[in-house]
Amino acid sequence: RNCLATRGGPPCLPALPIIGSLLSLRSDQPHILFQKLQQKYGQTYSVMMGSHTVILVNHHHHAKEVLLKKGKIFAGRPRTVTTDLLTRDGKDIAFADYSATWRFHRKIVHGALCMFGEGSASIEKIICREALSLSETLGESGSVPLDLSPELTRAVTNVVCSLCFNSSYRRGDPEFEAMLQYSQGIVDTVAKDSLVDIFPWLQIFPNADLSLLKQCVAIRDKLLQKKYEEHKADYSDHVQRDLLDALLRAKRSTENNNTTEITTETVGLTEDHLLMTVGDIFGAGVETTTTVLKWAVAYLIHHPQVQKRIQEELDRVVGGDRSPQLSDRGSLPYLEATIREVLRIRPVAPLLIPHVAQTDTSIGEFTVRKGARVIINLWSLHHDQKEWKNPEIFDPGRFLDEEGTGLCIPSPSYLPFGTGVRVCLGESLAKMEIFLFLSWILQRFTLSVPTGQPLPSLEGKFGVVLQPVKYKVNATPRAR
Ligand code: HEM
Ligand code: PLO
Repeated sequence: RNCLATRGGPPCLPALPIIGSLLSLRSDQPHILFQKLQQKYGQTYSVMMGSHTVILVNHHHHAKEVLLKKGKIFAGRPRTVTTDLLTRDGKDIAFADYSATWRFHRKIVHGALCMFGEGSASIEKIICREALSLSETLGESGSVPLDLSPELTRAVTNVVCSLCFNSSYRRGDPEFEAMLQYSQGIVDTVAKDSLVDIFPWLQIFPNADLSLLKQCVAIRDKLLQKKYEEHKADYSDHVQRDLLDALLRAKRSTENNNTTEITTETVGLTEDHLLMTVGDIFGAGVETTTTVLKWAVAYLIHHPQVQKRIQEELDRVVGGDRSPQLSDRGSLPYLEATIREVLRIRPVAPLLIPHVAQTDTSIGEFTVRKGARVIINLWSLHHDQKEWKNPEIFDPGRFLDEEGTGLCIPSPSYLPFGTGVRVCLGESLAKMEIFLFLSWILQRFTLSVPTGQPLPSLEGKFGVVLQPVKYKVNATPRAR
């Protein structure tokens, strides 16, 4: 075969100049193209990308071997120009290579997120405060068609802002508007370069995109720096207001060296590390959850009968005299099933974040060399015909048991948050938010397409997150 692949490695696409020009004729998005290439090369195959081998995994067996069974071996991350720019060479969590510092960061953030589960500043209270404000805004819209995106984003941003910085934004706040803009700029440009070498027609990338990314990162960094200085100014060892305080405390305690469990390896908790890690949580916290909510609303508009059934469930379980709360989650299986189906049919991160083999190893019967990059195509897992009946059809019912009253996960080919060592850190936070925001909205409003407008497109725009394109809705208050 005309290919530099590893002996014993997975089938390899032919050398790039040829395939490159062939592929460039197609307009498929990367996750869909990778899914289709299975027909020719099998479920696991590889592509040479400059000097790197990139292995594409399209089946849950191999996906779980990579993420779970050999999770630690495949826990590395590649370095790319754009993610290095975003994270000051991987000083964050998501794009950081496997290291003691990465492990330490994860532990602090995990602890800080757990801490918010209880107490007066509990996550539930924060989310409900924002859900109320969101409902009020929707109520004011009357019958004017509304782009929900800015309001959903503000609600979600305020939750994560409370967690990270103990602050929040009012409508029209210029700092919030600036954040909306730079964050979209980053989503549009970051992490695309890992695909550029595979898809030559993305070569237009470096010039325009790179300067946009630099600009956006500079604006973000100024904002993060400001929050950091404010926190440093009134920091106290006795109160921990938010994630930034938790990180500051960890930084100080490593400096004072009075913690036994921290080894010399972790000394690298610099100001950069701290800033990049809050930047990660802030960015992940905003872009992922907002995207899921936008997909959920788009699908509910396409499927009014699903929306109606959720509302009937809400009326029966919660009624109209109080608002939904987290403790209702177990009693609202159809809503929960709908959320699961949204996360299946439009996974937020259709290719996860690339993984890297830290040693020579294998996937199934294929040899894998140290340094090989592995892309898990979650899109293929979630749209596998053998695992899901009519995978392109939106059907929350697949996540309900035979009686239709209990929840289930009908296939092992379902990993919306990844799994294993690099599993998403925000899974439980995201689920709480999605549940509360959707239940509050649907208890109070019926969402529909404004007359004369087309139904929202369900195609999605590929990037570091798979976003729906803009659309407008009518939010009609329900009789109470
Ligand atoms: C990583 C999904 C929300 C923080 C990931 C990964 C996925 C994912 C697929 C990559 C796993 C891998 O590379 O193997 C989602 C989905 C969300 C969501 C579907 C919403 C429904 C959040 C939120 C936060 C967050 C709200 C922050 C609080 C992170 C972080 C990582 C990550 C820090 C990197 C973990 C690491 O590399 O060690 N997420 N996420 N995510 N997520 Fe989420
Ligand atoms: C979103 C834009 C922000 O301005 C910066 C940012 C930080 C962390 C990234 C996030 C972006 C996109 C979604 C990511 C998250 C880390 C984990 C999460 C990639 C780029 C997912 C879904 O894997």
